Amino acid sequence: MKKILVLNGPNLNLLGTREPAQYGTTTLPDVEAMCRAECERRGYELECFQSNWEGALIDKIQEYGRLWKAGSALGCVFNPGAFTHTSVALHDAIKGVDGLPVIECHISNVHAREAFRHHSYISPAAAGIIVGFGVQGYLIALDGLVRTRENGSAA
Ligand code: CA2
Repeated sequence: MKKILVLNGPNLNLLGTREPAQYGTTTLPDVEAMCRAECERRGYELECFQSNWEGALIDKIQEYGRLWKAGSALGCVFNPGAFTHTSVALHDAIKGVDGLPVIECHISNVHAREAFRHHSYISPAAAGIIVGFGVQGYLIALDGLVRTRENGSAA
C-alpha cells in the first residue's frame, strides 16, 4: 500500500484553539483523522507529521523523496505555515527530491490577506496549490493528488 504524507509547518499544532475567525475550530488531530479516513477509503496509508522546525520538515520531505523513488509513496500535501513566505530551504528541499509531487495547501485565502502572505517560495516547486477552502482544502488536495498521480499518471 503506497504512502501519502500530510505535512504541517509552524504553529499549525494550534489549529482550532486560537484565531477561529481565520482558521476555524477544527483541530489538527481532527484534520488528520479526516485525511486518514479519506486515504483508507482510497487504499492509501497516511502519515501525518507536524513540526515547528524547518529542518525537521526538510528531513521529512527528503525521506518521502526516497520513498517516492522506491515506488512506495504517492506524494505529499503540505501546509508550510509561515515558512511559505520565508523559506528558500523548503523550496530547495522540494526541488531537490525531484519527482515527489507536493501539493501546497493553505487553510485561508492568503491572497486576500496581508501583502507579505501573497508571495510563496513553495509554489514554484509545488505540483499544485489549494488555498482558501478552510480545512476542507486538505481533502481537496488529497483528491487532486490521487486523481492526477494514481497508477503512475502525472496528468
Ligand atoms: O492559511 C494557511 O493555512 C497558512 O498557511 C497558515 C499560516 C500562515 O502563516 C500562512 O500565511 C497561511 C499560519 C498557521 C498558524 O496557525 C494558527 C492556527 C491557530 C492559531 C494560531 C495559529
